[in-house]
Amino acid sequence: MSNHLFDAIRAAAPGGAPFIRIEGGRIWTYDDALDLSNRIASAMDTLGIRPGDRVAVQVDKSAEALILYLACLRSGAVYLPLNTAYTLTELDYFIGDAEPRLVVVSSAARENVGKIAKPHGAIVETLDADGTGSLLDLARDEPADFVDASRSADDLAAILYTSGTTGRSKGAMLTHGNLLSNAMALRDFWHVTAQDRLIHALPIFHTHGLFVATNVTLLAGASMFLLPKFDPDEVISLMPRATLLMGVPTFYVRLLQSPRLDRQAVSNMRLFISGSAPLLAETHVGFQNRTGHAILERYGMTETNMNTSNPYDGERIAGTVGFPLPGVTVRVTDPATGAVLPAEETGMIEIKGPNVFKGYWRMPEKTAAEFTADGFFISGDLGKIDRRGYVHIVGRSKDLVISGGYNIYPKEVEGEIDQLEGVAESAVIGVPHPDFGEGVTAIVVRMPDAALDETAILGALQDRLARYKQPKRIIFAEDLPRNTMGKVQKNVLRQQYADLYART
Ligand code: MLC
Ligand code: AMP
Repeated sequence: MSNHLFDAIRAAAPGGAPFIRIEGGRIWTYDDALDLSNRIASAMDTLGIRPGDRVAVQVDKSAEALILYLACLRSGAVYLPLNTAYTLTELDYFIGDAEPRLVVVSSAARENVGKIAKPHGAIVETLDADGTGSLLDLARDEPADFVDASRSADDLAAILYTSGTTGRSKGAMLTHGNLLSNAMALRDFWHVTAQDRLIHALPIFHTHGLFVATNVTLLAGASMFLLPKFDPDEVISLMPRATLLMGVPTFYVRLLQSPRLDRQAVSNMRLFISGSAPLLAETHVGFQNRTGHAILERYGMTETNMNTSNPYDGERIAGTVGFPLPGVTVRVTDPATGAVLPAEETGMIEIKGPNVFKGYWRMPEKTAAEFTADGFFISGDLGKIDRRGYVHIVGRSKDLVISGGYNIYPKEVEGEIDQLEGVAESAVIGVPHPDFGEGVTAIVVRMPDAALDETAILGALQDRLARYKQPKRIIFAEDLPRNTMGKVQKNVLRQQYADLYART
């Protein structure tokens, strides 16, 4: 029996060497992680979790939370991580859609989540930030003799929800083969070895912190400093003992604001990687001037894992996302005709390779709509490939805002605002924001005589939308600009409010 992804993780695990370092706390060796993941897998088996069952996890970042992910791989369960910022309303949808057998949450959330999970027949167990909780209590009493479930490359390892441009969120189904092939490609492309020590300051419920950061570390037999969240001071303090940082552009913007960031501080660091959102050329250049390091920018998506990367040895060009990774094919097509475009011409970026997901959970039509007849995934990103082969992302055809590396679909926010009494209509856009890259902004048209103000709208959204999706500003307008077809011209609004968050 073989377990496609976990067998590779086990084969790379250097026994008693460190895997997770908690500052001022425990060092988890690879053996520790193998032992605890085995016991958790055994506990899940006792709870009745079988291969293919979904396990939804909304917990704070901890070593135990990462080990729970490993346990799911071993038990053959499908890991379904959820942003800790999601409200109960949002959670209700994910549980209803994915029908997990087990939901793991903090003990503080147990009662409320239990009410949502029960009608769907899910069991609720807990795991807290300090590594305690009912799931761990169960695991402690289990023998470490669980036999890993048999899983092939095509079996599901995880479902990650991405919001939909239309309708509700879609669950991207990622297979053992998707995750393993991508992690190995990245490990080799970025020269990650057992000597590396990663500063892990990303959340672990998204592709970046979970698959890119964690799977690459595991497959290299490297170690990571696991931080609960990003704190520039803490990251700079760790640099003399670390070699690698992976972050979203906001990390680098905030690091540059610290006078402590200089060549001395980074002298032990080997590589700085950025992704999930566009890294401004000014940040790239500023970082290089200050530290001597050219940040390596790469491009990925939940549905495809990582697609392209700037080179390790060659020139890392600001404003580009580099070359397709080995095994991945990237092409640019004419959005109107689907014809493949030559170098330097801008069109739709399409992707094919072992990294590309299996489809959206229980949405065969939506899946079919996002693939071309010859099997390329239509990314929704607009870009070009230059004569040297570097991929450039120049915009998005999908109506999406990326704030601090989190995706916000305007339609979802507009839907919540439009429901409020006194609102005639709204348009949600992203405009340049010095910290988050883009700031979520709502332009709202009130009904005649409505007394609604910014505070009232923001207050009404509190329990409906995760904090990062809530607009940073609400602007009231008499009407929304429309084209002759009656469609709201968001590009006009984006231009009009381009300086809203400009630095003072
Ligand atoms: C937090 N807030 C945000 C926000 N993060 N608002 C908008 N966008 C965000 N990204 C809210 C907080 O709730 C808070 O609200 C206020 O903004 C200020 O918070 P903060 O303390 O400054 O934020 P912080 O906790 O420091 O978080 C910022 C951050 C974090 C950038 C460190 O957002 C982060 O870790 N982002 C990484 C996201 C990520 O991993 N993306 C990868 C997706 S995978 P208030 O008002 O209550 O104070 C993917 C594929 C790929 O895209 O290619 O990788
Ligand atoms: P997600 O759905 O959260 O996985 O977000 C994927 C999207 O993030 C992509 O489709 C891109 O629009 C964007 N993205 C990821 N990496 C980069 C990058 N380096 N530069 C620009 N956009 C990026």
